This record gives sequence, structure tokens and C-alpha cells, in this order.
Amino acid sequence: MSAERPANHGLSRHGLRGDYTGVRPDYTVEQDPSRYTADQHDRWRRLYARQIDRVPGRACEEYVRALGALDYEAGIPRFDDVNRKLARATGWQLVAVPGLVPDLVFFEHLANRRFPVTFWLREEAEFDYIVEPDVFHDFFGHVPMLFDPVFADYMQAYGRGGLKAEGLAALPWLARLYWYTVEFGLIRTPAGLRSYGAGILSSPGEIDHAVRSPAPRRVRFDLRRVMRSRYRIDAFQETYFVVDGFGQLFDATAPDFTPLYRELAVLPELSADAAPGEDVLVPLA
Ligand code: HBI
Ligand code: FE
Repeated sequence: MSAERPANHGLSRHGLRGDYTGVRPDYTVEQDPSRYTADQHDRWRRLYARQIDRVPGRACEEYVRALGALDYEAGIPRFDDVNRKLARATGWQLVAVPGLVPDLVFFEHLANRRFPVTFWLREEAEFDYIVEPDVFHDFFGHVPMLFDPVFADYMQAYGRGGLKAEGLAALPWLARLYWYTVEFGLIRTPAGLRSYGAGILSSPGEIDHAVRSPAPRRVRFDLRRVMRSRYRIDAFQETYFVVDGFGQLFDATAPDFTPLYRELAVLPELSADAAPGEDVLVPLA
């Protein structure tokens, strides 16, 4: 049974572990790097050391280049340090949040080139897997891609699209677009398939599975197909969508989505493992 990430319309405190008391109206807080313990910095170093070894040959070049320039293996990064570099690169800023924030708040931040980064780090027992994004997922997975100008433009366009969608009950369709690109997207390169999705790049297992395993279905990116497709939050993806370049993502978000939402409203949803005949499959090699 594929479950989708709980909708964040009207944040339900239940099940969200962050401390939301005292958040600003936009759900941001101070990162306060002094609150991290030596154990947490050590856990960050071990998470980083394990993951960095799996990046070559699996992450896209844009990600590898940016991560290499960030050199944050020594401990949990200070967002204000990163923001000086990020502002120069693409004008984006990281803002600290206690965890998932309501969709509209999230869209508002993205539309203004602010990326919400959870400030807390997972517990030792969650070393291999965590459901809710922590600072390792958000930083190691998402932040390097914000240094790519075209991808950074797509992220802002996505946020703007989300703000327009409110009231059109389109949020589930937008959530799938985010999930199958920003979190689990693949890109075709002359050297072969590579990942740009943060959920893949921050996962010790999926970073290999997504671009090496023959099991999943890899489909050429198609906006309608993506928006119709449910997803799994508790297992490796059964379907990945492949772009030829980040410009393709940016172009996909250019038109007004309203007519598309009317089409989607009468099209049946597709399961995470659906295999519709019209799919254009992308081979592994
Ligand atoms: N909040 N902090 C945070 N991080 C996310 O990735 C996030 C969120 N709220 C909503 C959300 N993602 C998804 O519903 C997006 O599809 C909008
Ligand atoms: Fe994420």
C-alpha cells in the first residue's frame, strides 16, 4: 500500500517531532549552532563520510561540483556561512525551520529564494533512515543543487506555482511534481544516468539503486504523468522520471497550470508502480 507524505495543509503537530513553539510567522527560527553537541557533530561526520563515498558516478556533475566547494564534512554547517556563498552563486538563502512547514509557507519561501532547512539532526537509531527531513537530508540532499542557476530558477518557479495553486486543490499534484523531481529526480548525461533528487542523494541505499538497479521503471519526464503518479515514502521509489536537462524542468513550470489541473481532475491517478503503455522508458545504459 503506497502511502504519500501527509499533506501539510494546516500543520498538525501530531507526529511532527520538531519544537514549533516560538517559531516566527513564517515558521523560521534561529539555527543557533551552539546548541549542537559533540556527539551530533560526530554523527554528522559519520553520515557525511558514508554518503560522500557513494556520490561519484551516481550524482550529477552540478551536484558534485557544488558539494566539493562546500567542504562541510567536519561538522553540522552554519547556515550563515553557507548563505554568504549561496547568495553569490544564485541569490538563494537557507532559513532554519523546526521541520516540515505548511505547504503555503513552504511555497512562499521558495518563491522568495529561501530554502527551509530543518535545524535538528537525526538520532543515532535513525542513522540509516528517517521519515521526516533532518539537517542531513536537507543540507546534503538539497543545498548543493541550489548552487546551479537553472535548477535554482526552477525551485523558485515551483514555489510561485504553488502560491498560485492554493484554492485550486492542486496541492497533491504539485507535491508529486516536487517528489519526482526535487526529491527523486534523475537526469540523463553523456556519462549515463545520474541523480539530482535530494531523497536519493542523501540515502545510503537509494543513491546506488536509483541509477544502477534494473528493478525500477525509469520514464522520460512528462508533467502529466508525474502529476498523476502516487509515490512511496517508506521504500525505494518504483518509478523514477528522467530529464535531459534542468532547463526542461524550468520550461515545464512556465505555463499557467490551471488548464492542466482541469485535465488532471478527470484523469485517473496512477499507482507508484504503474506501467502505462504510453510511457517512454529510459534504459539504464
Ligand atoms: N516543509 N520544511 C519543509 N520541507 C519540505 O520539503 C516540505 C515542507 N512542507 C511541504 C512540502 N515539503 C511538500 O508538501 C512539498 O511538496 C510542497
Ligand atoms: Fe527534501
